This record gives sequence, C-alpha cells and structure tokens, in this order.
Amino acid sequence: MTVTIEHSGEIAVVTIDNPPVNALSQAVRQDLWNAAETLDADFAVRAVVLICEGRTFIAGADVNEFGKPPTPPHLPDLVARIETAAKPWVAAIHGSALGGGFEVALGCRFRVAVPSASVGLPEVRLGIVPGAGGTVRLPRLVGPALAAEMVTAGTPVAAPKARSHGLIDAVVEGDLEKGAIDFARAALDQSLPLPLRQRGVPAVDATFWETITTAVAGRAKREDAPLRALACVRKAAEADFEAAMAFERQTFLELRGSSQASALRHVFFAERAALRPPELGGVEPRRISSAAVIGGGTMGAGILAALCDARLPVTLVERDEVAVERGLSNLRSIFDGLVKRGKISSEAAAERLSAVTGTTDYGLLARVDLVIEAVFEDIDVKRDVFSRLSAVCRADAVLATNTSYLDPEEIAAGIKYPERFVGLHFFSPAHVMKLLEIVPTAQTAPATLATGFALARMLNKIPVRAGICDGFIGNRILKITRAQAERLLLAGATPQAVDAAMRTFGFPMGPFEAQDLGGLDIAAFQRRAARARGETPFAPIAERLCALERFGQKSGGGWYDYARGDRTPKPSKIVADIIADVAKGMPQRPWDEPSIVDCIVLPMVNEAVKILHEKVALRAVDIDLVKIHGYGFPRWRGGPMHYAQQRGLAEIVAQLERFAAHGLADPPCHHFDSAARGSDTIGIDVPA
Ligand code: 3H9
Repeated sequence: MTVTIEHSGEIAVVTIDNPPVNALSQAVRQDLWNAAETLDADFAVRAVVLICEGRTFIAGADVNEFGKPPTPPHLPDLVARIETAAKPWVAAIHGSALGGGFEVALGCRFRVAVPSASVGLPEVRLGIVPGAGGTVRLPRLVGPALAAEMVTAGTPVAAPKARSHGLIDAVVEGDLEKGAIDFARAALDQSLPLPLRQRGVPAVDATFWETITTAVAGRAKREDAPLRALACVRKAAEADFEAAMAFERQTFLELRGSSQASALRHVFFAERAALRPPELGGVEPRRISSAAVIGGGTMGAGILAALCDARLPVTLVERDEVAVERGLSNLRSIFDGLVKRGKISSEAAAERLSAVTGTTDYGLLARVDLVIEAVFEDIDVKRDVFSRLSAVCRADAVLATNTSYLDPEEIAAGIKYPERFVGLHFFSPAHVMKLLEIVPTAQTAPATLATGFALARMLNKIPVRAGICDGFIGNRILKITRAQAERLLLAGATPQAVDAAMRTFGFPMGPFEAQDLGGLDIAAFQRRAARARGETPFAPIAERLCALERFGQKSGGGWYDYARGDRTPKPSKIVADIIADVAKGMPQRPWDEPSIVDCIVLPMVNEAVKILHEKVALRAVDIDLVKIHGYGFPRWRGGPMHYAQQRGLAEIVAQLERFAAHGLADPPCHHFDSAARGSDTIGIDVPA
C-alpha cells in the first residue's frame, strides 16, 4: 500500500509512501484516486491533508513509465479528481514538489510548505512540458508572466519566495503535519477560494507574448520544450480551461516520444547512476572532513573554492609566502566574483574564506584526510610534491593528483602506501565545471577510488572513472575534435563555417572559438610533449599560429582576430593565408553544416568506441557524461554515444568509410564496424 489514510478529528491525513521520491507511479495514482473516493463518501471528514513520507513531497510523474503506454488513472484526471473533491485538500510540502507533484498540489485547494521546501515545474529539463495541467493552472494562480518563467526555465522556487509570489499559501515552521492540520481547520472557518479551474487568467499587455517568445527562444537554443511550454501557457491565457488542458496534453504526449526527451531522460538517469558505480558497491569510502590543495594557480584556486563550497576546512600549500598570498588572492577573486553576480552573499563568502589556511609548511598536512595536488603539469615538479606528501601525510590519507595529461602511474612512482593514491581530473573553472574524471592507478585501493566518488558527491560533481591513456576520456576525444576541425580547413572549410556548424549542432562554441578562449599555447605544450614521446600530433595550422604567437584572445589573435578589449571573433586574413598555404595542392570541396558536423562528431564517436573497448571508459554512458559536462556536447542530444545509437550505427560506419576514402578521417574501428554489421549496440545502455 503506497497511500494510507488516518484521521485527526474531522481532518483526514492522506500519506504517500513510495520511496525514493514518492513519484506518481500507476499504483500511487490509483491509491490516491481511491482515497479521494473514500474520503468524499466519509461524512465525518471535512478537509484532507496530503503529505508524504521520506525525503520529499511527490517529485513528479514516474519517469520510468515514460517509455511505456500511459495507464489509467491518468495524472490529469487524478488532479481533476482532487480539485473537484467534495472536501478541500491541503498539500503539505517538504523537500520538493516538482512536475506532476506540483501539479497535484495545484489541484489541492491550498498549499503549505516547510521553509526548506521548493516547488516547480522542471519538465523542460526532461524535454517535455507539464502534462497534468501545470501550464493551465499556474497562470490562473500567479499570472502568465511568472507561470511562463517557471515552465520555460524549469527552475524550482524556494518556499519563502513561493509564499511571496502566492505559489503557496503558508510557510509552516515546526511540525509539517500538525501545521497543515491546523491550517486546514482554520481554513474551514472561512469561505473557500475557487478551485483554479474556475479562475480566470489575468490579462497581460499587448507586447508580452512577443517579448517573452524572443527571450525564451534565445535561451532555449535548439531545445524544443521551452517554446512548446510557453505556447501552452499562452493557450491557457487565450482559450478556456478545457481547451487549454487538451492542448497541453497533446503537446506533452508529442514531446514525450521525441528524441530530445529520450536523450534528456538518458542523461537524467546517467547522472544519478554515475554517483554509484556498481563495481564499487559495498566499498566504504574513507571519511573526508579536511582537505588540502597544493598549488594556488587557476586550477588550484578553483579546487579550493569547490572544497570551501562543500564546507570543508582547507589548507593551501605553496612554495613561498608570495605564492601563498597569490593563491589566496586567486581564491578571494573567485568569491568576490560570485558575490558580485549575486550567487552568494558576502557573509557566506567570508565564512567560506575563513575556513582556508595558507602555508608553505607541508608539516601542517600531517592530519589532513585528503590532499589534491594542482601544481604545474611537469612530471618532476609533481613527483617532488608527492615525495614530500608521502613523508608527512597519514598512511590512510588520500593523495590525489589533478593532472590532465601526465601518467598518474609515473607521478605516484615510489610513494609510500601507493594504494591511497588516485588521479582526480578537475575541469576549469573547477568550482563551476561539473565533471570530475577519477583515474585510478593499478595500485589504487577500492576504498581510495570510492573516496573519489564520495568526494564528487560532496562537491556536487558528476564523477566518471577513466583509465590511463593520453588525455584520459575527455581530452583524448578532444584531440580528435581538433584534428578533424583542422582537416576540414585543409579540405575547403573556413574556421567561421566550422564554428557555426558546431554551434548549430548545439555546442555553445565552435572548436576554434573555444581554442581562442582557452589559449592555443596549452595544446602546443602538449604536442611538444607528445613529439618527445615519439608521437606525431596533427595540428599543422595551429603550429603555424603558435609560431606567430597567435595564442588566442589573450594575445589579440588566434584562429580569429580580436580588436583590443573586444572578444568578438573576426575572420583573419593571416589565418586564411596560412590555411591556403598549408592546403596547397589538396582537394578542396564545398561543405554544408551537416557534413561539417559529421566530419567532426562521427570520428569522436569512433574514438569513443576505441576508448570503451580498451576499458578506458567502463560504460558508454560515462563517455556521454564526460562530453556533456566537460566539453559542451549538447545535453539534449544525450552525448556522443547516445547520439550515435539514435542515429544508427550502420549509417555512421558508412559515413566514416566515405570520409576515410577521401583521407578526411580514420576508418571506423574494428569494434564499431562489427557492432554495426551485427545491428548490435556499442555497449550503450540507453533507457527506452
Ligand atoms: C513529470 O512530472 C511530468 C508531469 O508533468 C506530467 C505527467 C503526466 N521518477 O535525484 P536523486 C529517482 S516529469 C522516477 O539522487 P535527490 C532517481 O533516479 C518529472 N524516479 O535524489 C534516483 O534513483 P536511484 C518531473 C525518480 O534527493 C532516486 O530517485 N520531476 C524521479 O538528490 C533519487 O534521486 C522531476 O524532473 C522521477 N520523477 O533529489 C524531478 N526523480 O536511487 C526529478 C528521482 O535508483 N527529480 N528519481 O538512482 C529530482 O529533481 C530529484 O530526484 C529530487 C531529489 C530533487 C526530487
């Protein structure tokens, strides 16, 4: 039984208990329907409180049911049943009332919540619109402007703000059930407000819809759901209740089966699964209640900020007092920026900074639980740091290196207790970027590895385990992205055309704009290291740009020219001449946007398949998470592996073969080819 009924005098208390998040499965919907029938027939009951067990109020429809045919009672009917019940229902909210959960609350005559609760309609984040009246009832409650903002952005609203907007009727301090019962009793003494279905939608001025459509289209980029959700709110404002409900339901059902919704659901479940990799089931992580960072440069300061956000006391170690002061000042500017942008209060920033100690003394690390090294990418410098840490730290302290290209095995060589060592690859800015690649060595103990995942949870990051190879998962694929982008230039495309095509595909920036932003010198440094290892990296044009010290925005020019103080990329004659020179004698061809995208994205998939089969990534979804959270791959495409699976492996293999025949890409790797021919998957566990 997922729903129970108890009585407190004339108030009935309906409690849902469907862990983990009280999602509205068919069983819950049926039980709630039955409860409404029972309570309508019970003359002793005058009002109903709807409350939930566990960590949250109803978090929404059960997303697991989305791949299956809808089964009755349908949620819109259930919400209507509650709304038209003979007695008023009061939703008593703790945790989150989201999606279908908030729609049920909107069907209730009243909503009360604890101060820490939040309410919202986040359906657009799953590529759909609310499907149980959210877009129709919400504008009747708070007007079209706030309703449009809430359904198109999907951001939940915290209880105090929700109260001031009229989304909820009261904030309950203390015991929620008691507070809700008291509220219901008091409400019965007054005249009841109309149910939302009987209320009108306040008028908006003539330009409102045009203005908000432009704003939402700009934010949504190529995601369909936000504009479709806005259309539902507009319908609610312009048609009657029933017509608006039918329009919303139709839109919901159409989007539910869309490829964007399928991709976003795939990512939703992948993100949650990432925190608990099955191979670490039952392994206890070490306790982390203090941490240290070695090196206070850009990366080190970002890691420090992330640790401070997790409320850990942190020590920054630098080589001399000047460097300590510089590191602390880097950290201060991160928090100053957050305060300026209104992300945190100045008091919160001060509190976080007060938990940081700067020192040059490794001796202070004797009792620390976790140390993250974030010094210059130089093997000797890093090894020196670890030999000092190895001498002072507790035998069970976790020692981590933040390296993006060096081999963690080499960094750890010779340290004491190597089982406590692990690679943690953060992405810059480390306090913002969600991805954390966790790179064990052959000697890393399972408990150390599990601690990496536990740390990711503390820092609100998405952890992905990566095996050791040049660039791990993310940067190894990035190398292919960049090489393909240059191949395109040699075959007749321009940097502007390549960047525009990748933006159309959904990346926030094209590969050349991104290099200009990050700096071409970093990759040049890595290519030098690769050549020293006997490899032959492919970047003929980038090499020429670096020789001219065109390192990107910071040097006033890279793949593009930049006017002083202006970050707008301008096509560069110098770059065009270099491309023409390097491409002399090579066949040139016209390129349209889909072919440009294929020539970059499909070789990325090919590399990803190799990565999977070398076990550098354990699961295809891990590769999707890496590219989405570290490299801007559009979330609504589900990541490269999900994209490949949806597109069809046979088609991708054929396309790669065509590119390879013209020298524009490597041929499809053996595993990819055989998976496609056997109409198999490439190890992609995509939920339906
Ligand atoms: C909707 O409602 C459509 C309607 O308008 C129309 C219908 C007709 N379903 O996030 P957590 C699982 S669309 C099924 O780690 P937290 C999740 O997979 C829905 N399962 O917890 C995980 O499972 P596991 C609109 C769900 O405490 C476990 O619960 N609602 C659902 O950090 C714990 O999740 C949303 O989009 C679900 N709806 O955060 C809300 N939600 O343990 C989505 C979660 O096996 N949910 N699970 O890995 C959330 O935002 C967070 O889960 C929440 C709790 C904030 C509630």
